Amino acid sequence: MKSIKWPKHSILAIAVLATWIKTVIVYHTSFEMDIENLMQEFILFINPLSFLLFIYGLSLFLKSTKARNRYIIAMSIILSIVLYTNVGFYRFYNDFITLPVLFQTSNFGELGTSVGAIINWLDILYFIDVIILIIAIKFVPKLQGQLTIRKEFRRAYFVLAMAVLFLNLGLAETERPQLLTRAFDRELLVKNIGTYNYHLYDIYVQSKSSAQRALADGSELVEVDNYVQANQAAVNDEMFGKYAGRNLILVSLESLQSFVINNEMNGEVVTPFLNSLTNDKDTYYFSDFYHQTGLGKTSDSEFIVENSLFGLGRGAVFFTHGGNTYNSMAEKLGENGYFTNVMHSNNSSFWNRDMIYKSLNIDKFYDINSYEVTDENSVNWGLKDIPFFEQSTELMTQMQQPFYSRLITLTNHYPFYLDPEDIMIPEYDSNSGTLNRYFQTVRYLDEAVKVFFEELKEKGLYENSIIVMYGDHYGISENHNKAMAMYLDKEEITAYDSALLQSVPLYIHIPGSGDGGEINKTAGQIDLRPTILHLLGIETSNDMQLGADIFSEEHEDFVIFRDGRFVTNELVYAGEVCYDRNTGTDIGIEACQPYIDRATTELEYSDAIINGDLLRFYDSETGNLKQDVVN
Ligand code: GP9
Ligand code: MN
Repeated sequence: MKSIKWPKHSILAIAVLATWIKTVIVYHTSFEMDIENLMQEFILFINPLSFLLFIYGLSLFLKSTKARNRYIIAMSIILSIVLYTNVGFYRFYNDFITLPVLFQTSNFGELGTSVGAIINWLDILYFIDVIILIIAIKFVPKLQGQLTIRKEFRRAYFVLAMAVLFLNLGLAETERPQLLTRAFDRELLVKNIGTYNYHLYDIYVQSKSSAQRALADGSELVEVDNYVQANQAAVNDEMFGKYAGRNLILVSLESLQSFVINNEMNGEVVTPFLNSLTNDKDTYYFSDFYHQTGLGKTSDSEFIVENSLFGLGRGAVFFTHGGNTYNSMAEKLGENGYFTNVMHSNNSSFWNRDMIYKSLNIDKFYDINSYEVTDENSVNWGLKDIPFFEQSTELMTQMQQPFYSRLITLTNHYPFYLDPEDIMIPEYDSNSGTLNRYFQTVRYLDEAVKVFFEELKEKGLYENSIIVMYGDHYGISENHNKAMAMYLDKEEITAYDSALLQSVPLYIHIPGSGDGGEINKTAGQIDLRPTILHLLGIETSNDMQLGADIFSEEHEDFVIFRDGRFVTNELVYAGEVCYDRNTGTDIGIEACQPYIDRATTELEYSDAIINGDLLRFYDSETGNLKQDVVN
């Protein structure tokens, strides 16, 4: 034994290697992570390394071998517990742990009773690195002169750790642009930055928001409340409650922008069914309606529609403030006897939906597990929209009525791929493959909506429902301006054009209503909550909402984008330029200034409500601040 000369930092090296390899094995055996290509596999392989180098490397600052070994063992035990807890949580919830769930003990109610079923004796293998380390420390002979660790060595070691971290982040950024700023999915985060870094990131995001929350008291609400009350639009008496008691079906039309509606691409009609609805007697078609989302994309649109508040300027509010108190449209409908649900065939953890839907008081989330998804019926991001609508309507037949179902489509999602059998029109011929394919997937989405209407009729769900459909956010980003300019027959796409291109279609289809038609009021997603609730006869006058009923005579033609741009019936403010909407010319900032101020105020109020979790201080039944808070 004595004759083997072990290198000086054997224990450190063994610790890093053992935990690294164990973690990678756990990734593959205990979590279901879809790996699509070699690069993703490589990122998954290296992503635990930087953190392990750092955390075990801290032992290099300890003076004695004994202290170093103790620290390394302690760390390996802690990391194993973290990983193993995630494995247990994943077995039950199919999700990674995020800090708030550790404090929401109600989440563990179900878990507690099934711990026995979750754990088995082979799980000892999750601690294999600890065992290896204990054995190694016992058998690797103590080395002389190990007490001093050269500064240069330490420096080189941490430079290496940093290099690994940057390599990892760089590769992750190319695989998943804006991963950290958008933070869309825990699985993607773990896949790209590793389980340990993910926890650090999660701790950072969550503690930032809980600090802001802790500093807030209800007093900020008084000002917001005054503003909201002063800007209320009176209900339209003719429309209020006209369709009370009907089922409410909302359809989020993935990435659908208005520019394809009633338009052609190389002589092909792109949205024949949606075009027919624009002059249908039972449909109100809103042709000057806009999305107001930010980085949270679909999740932002959900947030805006449910709460009539804006998302956040940074990150996705679904992630950062999933545990707040809200007064969602679903909650209001629930209080009025509705069974409320969301239907979307994706993992429930995507966009943190599994968590925030509880805060939004949504009774049930029909996620991927509620659908039959096969290789044949899926493409791109998952289940194709046609089978999605077929299966969703089937599920609806089982629901208690009245119900509120919000359906989220998926096929018309970047990068807009279709199976050959679903292609109905040829590609466009610009320099952008994205825009070229977009028309085809939009055409497919249109077909899917048509099938949806047929299915609703066939299953007896049509007559007694209101169907509201809207584009969730843009599909074609400014990266494709050149191709867009070609399609729209313009020289270039200016800031003015880009703002107007954020228009998404809105349809409120009410079977039997008879007085539909095109409405060109300028409005946005934030207006949906009051508009819809009023149609169903549900008051919102005490609600802390920033939108207004579009059917109201007092509704103002003014829509604010998350980044401060805005559109009215006369003005467009974009790129810090104030444009005359009709001519597209710069008319000087003065004309826009009052609106700029109001846009800033509204965005700030919305942020204050979210960051301070202020609705916990608000009693929406009475419209008063909760007494104990005011004093
Ligand atoms: C994911 C789907 C798409 O579940 O809603 O999200 P997006 O990328 O459009 O925000
Ligand atoms: Mn989307």
